[in-house]
Amino acid sequence: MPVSIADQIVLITGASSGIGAACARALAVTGARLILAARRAEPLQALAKELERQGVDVLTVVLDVRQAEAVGEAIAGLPEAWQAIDILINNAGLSRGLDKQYEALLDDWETMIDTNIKGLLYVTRAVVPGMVARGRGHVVNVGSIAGRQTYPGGSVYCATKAAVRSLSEGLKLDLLGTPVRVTNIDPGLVETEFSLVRFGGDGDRAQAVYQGMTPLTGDDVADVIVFALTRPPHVNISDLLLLPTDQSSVFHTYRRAE
Ligand code: NDP
Ligand code: 8X3
Repeated sequence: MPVSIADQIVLITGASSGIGAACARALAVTGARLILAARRAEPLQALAKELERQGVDVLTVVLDVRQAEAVGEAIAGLPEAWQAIDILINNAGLSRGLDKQYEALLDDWETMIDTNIKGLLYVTRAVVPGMVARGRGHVVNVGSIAGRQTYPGGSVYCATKAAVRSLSEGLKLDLLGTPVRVTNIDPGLVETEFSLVRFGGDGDRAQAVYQGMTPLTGDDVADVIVFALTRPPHVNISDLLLLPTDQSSVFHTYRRAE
């Protein structure tokens, strides 16, 4: 049976689009209070307005997770009523390019490593001590199938997601003896702004990633995250691989002729 998370405070990083925005919408229905964080203020504000119209308590925080100091200050500087974060969804992340390891741009590597690994760590480091002190909490790390299998041109992105998997495992080990739970979720192909970002805004190239197959939606991923969050306190869903029916591995995708 699901357990209520009404009134719990949830911090979602990367809430301005895709899986993060879908988590916000799915959690709105549970009665949770939402802190939405990302770099782009406009989509955050638009989402906040949409959710507030439904009666949801929302706070937006414009934040670049790559900035360690800013992350610490943003968490420490939350209004008092928002300080006691119960649930952290470490979702902010991205891929840049699909280039061979010996040809790729250093800047793309820096961006992926700084966001997907170091950014996730900075937010975790800022939020989890409070959870431990309060004796309650749940961290959800959004990894990827790319953290389990490496594909050509994706080695650095894949390595960052393998790191997320290790960090989830390590956090669960370090939190043993506390009531704080850790869930690592590794989705396969999800149609969001992800591929548009990866290919520098090339819409045709981005669309081709999902051509002829039915990918997951952000809502599909959010649905599973809410399931994990609403299990009883003694149940920790630690590790999840979530694939579209049309995908069996990073190398096996079933596509219909169009
Ligand atoms: P989107 O591009 O739609 O969303 C990515 C989110 O991350 C945006 O809200 C973006 O907001 C935010 N973000 C990126 N960089 C930063 C930063 N430096 N600081 C704060 N926020 C940041 O893609 P998805 O929703 O698909 O991606 C969400 C997560 O899911 C990522 O970690 C991705 O790796 C993972 N994933 C995606 C899959 C897919 O197929 N789409 C599959 C498996 C995992 P803003 O630009 O406003 O900062
Ligand atoms: C995003 C899914 O397979 O494009 O993490 O890397 S994939």
